[in-house]
Amino acid sequence: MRDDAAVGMPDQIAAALEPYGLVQRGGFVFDEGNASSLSARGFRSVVLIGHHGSSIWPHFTGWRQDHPDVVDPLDQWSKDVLTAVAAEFDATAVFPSDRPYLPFQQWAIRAENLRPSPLGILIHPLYGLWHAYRGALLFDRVLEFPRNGPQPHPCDDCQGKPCLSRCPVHAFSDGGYDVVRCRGHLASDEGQACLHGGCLARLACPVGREHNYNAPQMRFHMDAFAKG
Ligand code: B12
Ligand code: SF4
Ligand code: SF4
Repeated sequence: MRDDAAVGMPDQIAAALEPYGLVQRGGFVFDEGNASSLSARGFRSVVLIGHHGSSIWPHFTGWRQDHPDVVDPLDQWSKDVLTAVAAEFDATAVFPSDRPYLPFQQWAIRAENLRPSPLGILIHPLYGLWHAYRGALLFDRVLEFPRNGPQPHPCDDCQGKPCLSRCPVHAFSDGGYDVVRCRGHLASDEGQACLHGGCLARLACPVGREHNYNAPQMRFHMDAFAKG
């Protein structure tokens, strides 16, 4: 285990993640007396871990060459990497795919002051819709985090909200996201543009376009999503 000092721990974690293209996405201390099952299990703090754009892609694809038969390779890569990092810091790693689902987006809203886009995905002022979470580290002690100031929410001033009008099958409406309609389109001949090039609604967003996933990563995520 590394230095146990609570102050500076998030920075040490960031340094340990850097070789994998992963980034520390902020964290917080669970509220005192919170009745959630995590507090009941003695966890006091959480640090979120994820990626911006295609930062993980070279590391993940290198690992994948050595693990060609793994069924959910990105999940397994995340587990391999983050379980080892967690051990260095005497923490417990948890993952977005763990059941029952952990509230990763609620955690992210608190950790980085992000807000949801009309598509349901959280939007980041710099990275737009091109970021996600690969796991989180839970600590049985109180860590110190820098105070988060208010963040601009790009959707507030977005002219015309193009993300809401680009889906060819109108999967986004006031009623939410129609995943059946979206997957139906991806399975059709007309849906090949989305399947190969990425979600047209997500791509319509002008924020953080320079962080769009590279073509192989875009295809990987769309394939995984289309398969369900
Ligand atoms: C189940 C699930 C889905 C389901 C249902 C989503 C839903 N209606 O909640 C489906 C299959 C539809 C889905 C789709 C996608 N998802 Co999804 N999904 C999840 C998962 C595994 C669990 C969600 C959940 O129930 N959490 C439990 C509740 C208690 O947590 P919560 O934080 O309180 O829940 C929030 C969400 O439910 C959110 N929400 C509500 N409606 C919608 C609709 C959509 C489309 C999304 C993404 C979120 C969302 O609001 C809640 C409050 O903030 C999460 C990981 C996780 N553990 O949270 C990823 C997660 C939310 N998904 C994510 C992503 C990126 C996607 C996709 C874009 C996949 C892709 N191809 O890359 C697509 C969207 C497709 C599109 N065209 O836009 C990311 C979002 C990252 C971000 N920037 O916010 C997450 C966090 C996974 C990750 N590894 O980072 N997803
Ligand atoms: S297109 Fe506009 S409203 Fe839609 S996610 Fe991007 S900034 Fe937000
Ligand atoms: S992937 Fe295509 S069909 Fe699905 S929501 Fe995005 S634009 Fe619509």
